Amino acid sequence: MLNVGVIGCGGMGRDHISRLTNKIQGAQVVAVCDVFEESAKKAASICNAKVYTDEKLLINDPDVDAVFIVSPGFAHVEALLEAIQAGKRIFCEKPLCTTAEDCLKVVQAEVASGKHLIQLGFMRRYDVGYAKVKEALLSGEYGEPLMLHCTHRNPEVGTNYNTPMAVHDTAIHEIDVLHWLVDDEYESAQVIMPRVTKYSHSELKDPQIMLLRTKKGVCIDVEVFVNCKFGYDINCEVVCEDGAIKMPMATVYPTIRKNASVSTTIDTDCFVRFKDAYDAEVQAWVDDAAKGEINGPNAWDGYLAAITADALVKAQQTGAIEKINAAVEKPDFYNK
Ligand code: ISE
Repeated sequence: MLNVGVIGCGGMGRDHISRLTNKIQGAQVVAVCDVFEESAKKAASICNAKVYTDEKLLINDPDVDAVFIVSPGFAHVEALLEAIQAGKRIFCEKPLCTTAEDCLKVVQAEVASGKHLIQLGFMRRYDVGYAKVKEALLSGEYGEPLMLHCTHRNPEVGTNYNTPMAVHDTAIHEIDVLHWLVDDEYESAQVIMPRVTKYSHSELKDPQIMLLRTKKGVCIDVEVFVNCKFGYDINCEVVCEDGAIKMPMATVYPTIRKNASVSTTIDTDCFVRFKDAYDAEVQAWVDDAAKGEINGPNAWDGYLAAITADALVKAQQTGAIEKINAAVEKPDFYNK
């Protein structure tokens, strides 16, 4: 049984605590931590765990085998560095850290520790739809990927959601899953701003078309439209030399004919659309612990996501093609 300590007891934290307690096999939550004691106590009642308000005490608690970080992104770096120092296995919700500089510190600390400790919470890699596309690409039957056409649409967002968040909160998922899908790294980024929807406001350019080019020359377009009104609509098509592969939906809804029209269902949020992917990523982390392994998105993927996001945010402002350059070579450690 893997004894897990969870840091961060907000909505997402409680969701992961319920998942670890009620769905995941082979793990239990033994400690929870939040700077707000009331939040920690509320979360502890789900799993009957010890309550901490200081994450360092949770991380160094000998009863805690593995640390699950779900605190706000800006707080990840300190928890990650402390957990690496303690030699604990880590699951960290995305983003790894909010700046590329901090991501690099974490990468360097993990490399120095000599052990793979971190799995990053980019859950789309565990979605059945993306997995089917990956499988088709790996079969070699369709040749090399050349272009990807993707949409990331939300029905609506809160009024505090602004232009850079279209990258940091939303396109960040494509940034990770698409380079994994085509097994490549990004070279440059550009953002095209179409006419703004009447449902937006002065701080948010919506929709946006984000363009990414990989080192092998694959061109990717992602329509990010967060006030599309009609649903949570995620699509991905990979055009290859010998065929085009469209991602299937994880849940298939019936097509209904009524009153001289045909209709089907579109999900309305990510927790429904990617519900199985969230469960699968955490179950994989727990199963891998039993085998002494860590797989899935790693700290280097977190660093790549951060530098790509920085280039896209810059491109939102300049309208130019922005280069994406890692400050260091990929450590060999992450090729293993
Ligand atoms: C949210 O944080 C997510 O992770 C969703 O997948 C994304 O669609 C949404 O735009 C984000 O705000």
